[in-house]
Amino acid sequence: MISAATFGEPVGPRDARAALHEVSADPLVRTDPEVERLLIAEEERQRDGLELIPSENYASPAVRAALSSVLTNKYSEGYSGQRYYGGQEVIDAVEDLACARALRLFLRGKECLEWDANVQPYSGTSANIAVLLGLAPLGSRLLGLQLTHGGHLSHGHRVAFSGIAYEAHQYALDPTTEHLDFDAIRALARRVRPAILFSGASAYPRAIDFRALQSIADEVGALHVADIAHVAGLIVGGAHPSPFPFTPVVTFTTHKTLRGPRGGVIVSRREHSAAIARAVFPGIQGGPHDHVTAAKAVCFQEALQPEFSVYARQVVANARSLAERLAEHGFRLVTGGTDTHLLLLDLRPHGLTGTEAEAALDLVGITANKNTIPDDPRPPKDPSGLRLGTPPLTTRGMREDAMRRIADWIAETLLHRSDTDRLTRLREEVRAFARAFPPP
Ligand code: DSN
Repeated sequence: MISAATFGEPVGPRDARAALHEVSADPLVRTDPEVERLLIAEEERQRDGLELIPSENYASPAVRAALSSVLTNKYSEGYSGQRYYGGQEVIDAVEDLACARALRLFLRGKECLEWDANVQPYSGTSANIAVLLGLAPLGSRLLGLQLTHGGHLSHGHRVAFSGIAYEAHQYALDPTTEHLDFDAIRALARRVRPAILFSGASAYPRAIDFRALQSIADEVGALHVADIAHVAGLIVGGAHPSPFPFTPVVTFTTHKTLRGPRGGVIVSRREHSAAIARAVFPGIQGGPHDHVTAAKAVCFQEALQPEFSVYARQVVANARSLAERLAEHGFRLVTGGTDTHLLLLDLRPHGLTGTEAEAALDLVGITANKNTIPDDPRPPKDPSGLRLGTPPLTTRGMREDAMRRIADWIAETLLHRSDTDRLTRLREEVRAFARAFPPP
């Protein structure tokens, strides 16, 4: 409704009519055209380019509707039925629904009764910090995959909370195969005797055998925490082995292969739930982002549909096609290929750095990210690798033939990165192609 308050000063009937014409359907246009212009620019970038960052995706309009809902107005510290503010009847119902659906993603029927979900973590890193704070005394020992071998900062890197507040030890990939080496991890775990053993990765292209990690944790008396942030959607869709129900604590994010809002979730066996809940709030967070909780619930509902497993399998099939075609172009793939949604190129044989490759691809509208490779001789800010992934483009309906074409464009761009005319032509080809597959 148009009111005087809408325009900041009193207006008469004629002025109000004139103003009515100026008011766009989108309130942001009226209130802040500067931000509106930036949002349109980003919308165009996402539509006209090819997004190949494996940790990104396109959330559905339903997820985005929940994100921009009135739930952003509410404060609700605490948990369902035990909040520090009034007016929680809707918020409790939303959070209960999100938790129940989170369990149903991975567990069947009565199994859910032995587990709890905490949907309040703001991110995957917050989820991992809460697990550590709740379940491992400060200063105790952790064991996780080294960052430069595809692990994650929150699994014990020295510059992160996990490496600052805990005695972190790191396992590495096998130097020859570049795969996880369970014998070496077992030997290290026997020496270190960690309180927490992390599995999971952010730049490892192969399927992770969570059962093997669980058996190592059992042998050395560690608590196994599987961080499935990258592969959660693949697991739900049956395209990657699951850590359930034998792993006691599992963390994940909702915005990568799960295609939901940005955020984290912790699913744990009931005996760990109370300590984790206290660590999330009041331990490290304030009020939950209730609009995000609603969007998580929507994303879980979408992922529970049969078509989601078609999506997850296509993500992997696309990654394989992309990898195979890039290998045909002479690129070296770390581990030799992929079983998942992502692949990692070692650019050293082409005399290129990850930064140079990322910048060249940006010029033609292909978005990827530089990444370290195992035992990278270069620093993380300017590493030797490039990480590519297929979740966003699969959401846009692209299949294997599209991946082969994109691999051809990537190869042409990287091999002729100083040829400005060629890059200009490639930019137009990429734009026309991308527009044929609009994002949701
Ligand atoms: N930033 C995420 C990724 O890109 O893999 C991990 O936190």
